[in-house]
Amino acid sequence: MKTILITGAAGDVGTHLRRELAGKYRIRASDLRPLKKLGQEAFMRADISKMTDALRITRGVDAVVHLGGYSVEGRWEGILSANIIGCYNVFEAARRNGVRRILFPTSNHAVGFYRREQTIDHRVYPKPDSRYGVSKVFGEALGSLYADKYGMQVFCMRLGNVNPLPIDKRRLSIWLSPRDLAQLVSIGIDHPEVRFEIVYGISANKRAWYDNSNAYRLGYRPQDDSEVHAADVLAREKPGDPVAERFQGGVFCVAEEVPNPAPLPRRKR
Ligand code: 15L
Repeated sequence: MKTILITGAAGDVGTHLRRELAGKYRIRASDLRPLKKLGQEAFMRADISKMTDALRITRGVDAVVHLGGYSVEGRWEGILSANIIGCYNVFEAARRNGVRRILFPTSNHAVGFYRREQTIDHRVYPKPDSRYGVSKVFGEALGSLYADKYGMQVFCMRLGNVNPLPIDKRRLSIWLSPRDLAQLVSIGIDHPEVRFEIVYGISANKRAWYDNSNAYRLGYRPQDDSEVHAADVLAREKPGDPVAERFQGGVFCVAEEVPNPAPLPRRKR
């Protein structure tokens, strides 16, 4: 069984992933915050903005799923330390420790300034919608460097919104159910031909803005589609900022700070 490190394991996405992947991999979970343990994971507290911590947590694992960092738009200082310095430290520490594979959950906000009527694939140039989006483009660029220069295997997932249910109209296009997330992450960990890949982390949403053929090429077969929840979601929808509504990144295109979307009750399977 492979041993994987999940950074940022105490967050929403990390918690879904630990639950979904339990028993499939030996999980080492790491975070700055204490962890609500779900099962057998080993926990290592770490501040990835410190290279010594990054070196300590990446030792002896087969793959890193680097979820750690700032996950929304916010002040530059926080993004710089967690998503630029911290991201560099994790890649560099993995390299020094001989870890060959890194999964980098980048974000739809790396390309958030594409308009909603456009369908984009993994080859478009980045159009970040926020300082946070810029930090995700930095992580993708770092992944490309570490793949080309050091032969590492880097799997970048431009995640939409991971949630048990889609929460609004924009998220109907970018929703990723926890079980589809787990399937995509497993491809990133196990597929023999990963070198440097960009894929979109979304379910099989009818309203998707992405041509996710690169993920499908690697075997991704998402099981969920937000469309079954569309009527409920649209009945609750209120008109928003016109600029935010024009672009894929939504409110990230206009706001200086964005709160984390509120977690929803239990998922339906
Ligand atoms: C992201 O990149 C964030 O990490 C997440 O919290 C959500 O805000 C998501 O994007 C989104 O666009 O809904």
